[in-house]
This record gives sequence, C-alpha cells and structure tokens, in this order.
Amino acid sequence: MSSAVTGSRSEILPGRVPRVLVVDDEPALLRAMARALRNAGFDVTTAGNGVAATELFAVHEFDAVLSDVRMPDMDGIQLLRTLRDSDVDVPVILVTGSPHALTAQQAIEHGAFRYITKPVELAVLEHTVRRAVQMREVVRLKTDASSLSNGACGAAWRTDEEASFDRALGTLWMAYQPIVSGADRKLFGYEALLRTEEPGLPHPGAMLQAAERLGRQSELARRVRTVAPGPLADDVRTGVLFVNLLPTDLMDDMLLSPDAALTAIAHRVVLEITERSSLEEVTNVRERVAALRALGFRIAIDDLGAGYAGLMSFTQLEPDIVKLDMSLVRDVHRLPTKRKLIGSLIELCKDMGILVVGEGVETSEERDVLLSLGCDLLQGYLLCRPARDLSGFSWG
Ligand code: G
Ligand code: MN
Repeated sequence: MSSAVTGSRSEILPGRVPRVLVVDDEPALLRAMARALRNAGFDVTTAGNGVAATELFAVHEFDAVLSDVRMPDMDGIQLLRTLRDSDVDVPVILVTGSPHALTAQQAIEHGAFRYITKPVELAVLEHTVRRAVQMREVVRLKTDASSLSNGACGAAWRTDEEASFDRALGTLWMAYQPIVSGADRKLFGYEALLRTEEPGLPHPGAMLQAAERLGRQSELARRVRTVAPGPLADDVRTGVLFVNLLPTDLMDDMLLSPDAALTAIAHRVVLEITERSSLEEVTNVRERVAALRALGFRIAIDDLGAGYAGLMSFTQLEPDIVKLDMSLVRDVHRLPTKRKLIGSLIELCKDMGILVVGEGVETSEERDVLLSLGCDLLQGYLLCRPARDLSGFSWG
C-alpha cells in the first residue's frame, strides 16, 4: 500500500486532511482497515459498533464512513438509516461478508455510497474511500454554488449512472451454462456469465460500457471473479469453470493474488480472453499469461472469428482452449465455406494440442457437423441455456 498509493492528501481536500470514521465489531479487521487508510493519508477514527459511531457524529464531522454491515445492537444498515434520519449527508460505504441481494438493495435504498465485500482488498477500500471523499467535496461545492445563486440543488453526490451501476454491482449474479464433451457426451464444465437485476443495465454489454464510462472496470471485474466460483467452488464433479476476463483484467495485479477466490481453484479454471478486443493496450501479455499459468490457470481464446485480433492472439496467448464464436457456428450445415473454415481451425488446433469449443450451438444439425469435424466440446442453447443453478443438459 502506502507509497504506491496515488494522490496525496492535498489532492483530495485542499488544505485539510479528510476525516474517515471506520466502524466494525471485529477488532482485527477494524485495525487493518484503519491502518491502511491512515497510511493512505486519511485522518481515521474508529468505532466498535453502530451506537458508538452515532455518538461520535454528535461531536465530529466526517467526510466518509466505512461500516461493517453485520454488527450486534445496531447493524450497518441501521447506522446508515440513523444518519440519514438525522440529515447527516455523509457518504457511507458498507462492507459485508455475506453479499446478499436484500442487503444490497437496502443499502442502495438508504443511499449508501457503495457496497464492498469481504475479504476486503485494501487497494479497493482505499480507492473507494478516496472517491467518497471527493464526491462529498463536489457536493459541498455544488451546494455552496447553488445557495449563492439561489438555485435548487439536492445533495446528490452520486450521478444516476453511478447509482444504477451500484445497484447492478450489488445485485450481480452469475448464470452457468454447461460445456459438454462431444466424445462421451459428459459434462466438461460450466461457463459463468455475468447477470444483474438492475433494469437500467439490463445486459452484460450495458454493464461493461457503464463500467468503462465510470472508470470502474476493475471493480466490476474483481466482483465477477469473486462471485464466479459460486456453486462450483467446493464440488470437483462440476468440472471446469470458464470465466470471462474483461479487457482490463490482464493489467490488474489482483488477478495474480494468491488469496483470490479464483486462484484457490485455479487448476479447475479456464480464463477466457476475448478476441473481440485487441490486446494491444496490454503490456507484457506473455509475462502476464505465464504468471497466470504458473498459478494453475488455463487460457482460452473466446469468440474466435468475431473479432479482428485474428490468429495473432494464438501467438500472444498460446491458448489451451479455443472457443469458436457462434457467428461461425450458426448454420454451418448450410454453408460450405463455414464448414471448411471451422474444419481447418479445428485441424490447426489439434496440431497444436488445443481443445476446441463450439459456442452457441442451437440446432442438432450444427451439433452434428461440429462433431463430424472433430470439435471437442459443445456449448449452446441446444444443450442447455445459462441458468442460476448448475443445470443438467440434454444432448438436444
Ligand atoms: O462472449 P461470450 O461467448 O462469453 O458470450 C456468451 C453469450 O452468449 C452469453 O451471454 C450467453 O447467454 C449467450 N449464449 C450462450 N449460448 C447461446 C446460444 O446457443 N445462442 C445464442 N444466441 N446465445 C447464446
Ligand atoms: Mn465466453
């Protein structure tokens, strides 16, 4: 942490050290969070429970509050409500060990600034607190300006898009779609696919674009990687877990963290890197991929045939698995050119010891042509749609 942290005190609040109140009933975690924030240049006060926190508000002003959700007597949600009821408009960041949709919803309804999950990554913690303090300052300035000009301006320290993104992050879940072996018709594994309950961001593409606009891609990616193992984590019979990396993921050192949820089951995880976006912006691709392999991860090229990176990604990533994009698979039984193309790609992959997945298989005709061409693995609506639970599949 410490010196690598971006931004000095003066950059956050001119001429003043921002004051943060940290509330948690677990003394060790309270100390660790307080220490990390002090090292990052915040003036930190701690409280062991919600009641003590509200009492502190009677005598101090804070620029941000970081609070555990589950605490005896007064939990984090009650603390948030108490503050709002007494018109204290401080950004509150909630921290929880059990990311439950209901709590997320409640947190957002009562105007939590953000909602982060345990195990807390100190870099995320610090970044989030920094943003909270900055937003508070923006609101202060706006409110001052509007009172001067007599205009109406609510203390909305979050934009609508931030609020929507927060709700999406809070209600994020994964759908799982089976990937099946063609040779023995047995389950090979599942791909985890991002889903949210937020109507403002109804599909993964919208969520990714919002993350990009808000500069919150790594936050989304980290959340995906934390949630993805889900029901597969403790049951090896569920096979291999395929997880989509977001374009910026390869640049995130947290991906290599030995403590991360995915790393714990790395030998059962295939990281899918899409061919749709270029790897040009990623520095040291080969080193980064080698480090992932050293942890036990396998690498797949996703959406092959849909992007422009083409076969260059083969040399950059040296994939273990290649996933043929559904645009190639669609109507392969009717289109000789597609059949030839897929046939050659499969041959090339076999030569290189790479497994091939046919994605988006919707008809038995597509399935049969893929199998006749030697495609190792199949995925698509024909076998099973993505679902919240680990579903079985039918051969179609
Ligand atoms: O880019 P990637 O291949 O990870 O995207 C997979 C997407 O395709 C998911 O959103 C999933 O819901 C969807 N999908 C999975 N199987 C099929 C299919 O058979 N047909 C169509 N149209 N979409 C599918
Ligand atoms: Mn994919």
